[in-house]
Amino acid sequence: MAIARPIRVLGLVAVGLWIFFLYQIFGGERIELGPGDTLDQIERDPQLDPSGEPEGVLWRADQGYAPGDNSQRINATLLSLVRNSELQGMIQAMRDLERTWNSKFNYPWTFFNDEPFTEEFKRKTQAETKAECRYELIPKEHWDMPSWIDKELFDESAKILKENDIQYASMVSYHQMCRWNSGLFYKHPALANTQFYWRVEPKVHFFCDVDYDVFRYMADRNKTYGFTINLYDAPQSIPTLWPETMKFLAQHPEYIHDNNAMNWLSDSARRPDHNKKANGYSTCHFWSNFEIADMSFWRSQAYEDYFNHLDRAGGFFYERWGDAPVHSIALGLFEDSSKIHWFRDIGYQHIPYFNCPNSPKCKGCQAGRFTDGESWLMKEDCRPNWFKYVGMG
Ligand SMILES: Nc1nc2c(ncn2[C@@H]2O[C@H](COP(=O)(O)OP(=O)(O)OP(=O)(O)O)[C@@H](O)[C@H]2O)c(=O)[nH]1
Ligand SMILES: *[C@@H]1O[C@H](CO)[C@@H](O)[C@H](O)[C@H]1NC(C)=O
Ligand SMILES: *[C@@H]1O[C@H](CO)[C@@H](O)[C@H](O)[C@H]1NC(C)=O
Ligand SMILES: [Mg+2]
Repeated sequence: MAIARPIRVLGLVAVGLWIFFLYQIFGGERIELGPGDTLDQIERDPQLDPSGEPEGVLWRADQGYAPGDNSQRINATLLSLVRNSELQGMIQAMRDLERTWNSKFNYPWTFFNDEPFTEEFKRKTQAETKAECRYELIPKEHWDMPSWIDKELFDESAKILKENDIQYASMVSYHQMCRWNSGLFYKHPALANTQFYWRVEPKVHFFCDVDYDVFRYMADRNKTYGFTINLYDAPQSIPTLWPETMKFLAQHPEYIHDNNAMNWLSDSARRPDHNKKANGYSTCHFWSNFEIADMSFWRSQAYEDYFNHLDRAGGFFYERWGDAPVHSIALGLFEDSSKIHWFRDIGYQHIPYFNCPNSPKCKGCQAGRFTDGESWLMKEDCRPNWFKYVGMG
């Protein structure tokens, strides 16, 4: 026995080295995808590391965040568009976010629906938080298909989109949802006194304990928009979005910010097929089921004019323009790109993608993993392009 042990240890070391060697060789091509890809590539997250963020103390106040005490919280809400039928998924998402973050800060939740919320929905969601919950009905004029949309043309277009495998293409409500999230939610009277929001969808997951007030972080650092994941879109859902955007820019060159992210938006190097089918847009976008943002940007004249231009063009219905590419293009053109922040420290999942930092503060996701799904999903991550053109700020 005494002799066998060191040999066994040596054997294990040899096997370990061999696995490491194979990993270096065959794992190699994944590395270029960026910081979200492999276990070994992702560095320990400095924002979750208490010693790594000296300024953290400024926004880690533990006084003034009790429910009912508004002395520390800034002007912000958690925001969910959700159906009554999604109650279970909403409860699950709330549980995750309350556990990892909001139970420390007690920001209010504001729920929106195109139908009245049921008493059961109200009771069961309020039971998940000490913070205030608000339940709001979307006015018909914000939800209904606009008068200038031709129903027959919509039906025809939906057929074509469906042939191109565009998910939810013939569901009118999906188009309405995308349009509302693009240009209408921040006009709801219930948000008139709110500046920042964190969008939360039912069924999403949050994995990491975050101990600072992320809204205060946004405000103090003058950030406009925060994201976790960047993805390529299906070009067939937005063939004329970029051409319409170019028309708008020709009419309003004054809206383009000096420090814009045009090179990120128009990149054609990594997915030339996407750029071609989307007529000049890379299709890379902030995945907007997660967003932490300052509504002042959506309320600006530039965005108002841009949204109205797109809305009139009809692509929310005749194509399937999503709020993700619409928001992303607007931010990339009209905002200072240094005001856009990657929340690398917020562990997040909306099926099928993750943002999972390397930190002992994260539980339930595998550090650095981008997806559990089939391997082709890996190349949908376009954060590397954002980091290449804009940086990690
Ligand atoms: N009230 C209401 N909410 C909706 C409607 N359609 C979508 N939503 C909400 O809008 C958000 C986005 O809709 P999803 O169906 O999740 O769309 P998605 O994320 O593109 O698709 P999935 O991959 O299926 O999640 C979710 O928060 C939904 O609850 C609707 O008709 N009414
Ligand atoms: C909160 O923000 C809204 C919108 O920007 C603004 O109208 C309102 O005055 C702000 N309220 C406070 C208390 O700062
Ligand atoms: C944020 O903007 C304000 C007003 O423009 C400025 O005074 C402040 O220095 C800025 N803060 C940071 C961290 O950039
Ligand atoms: Mg969803």
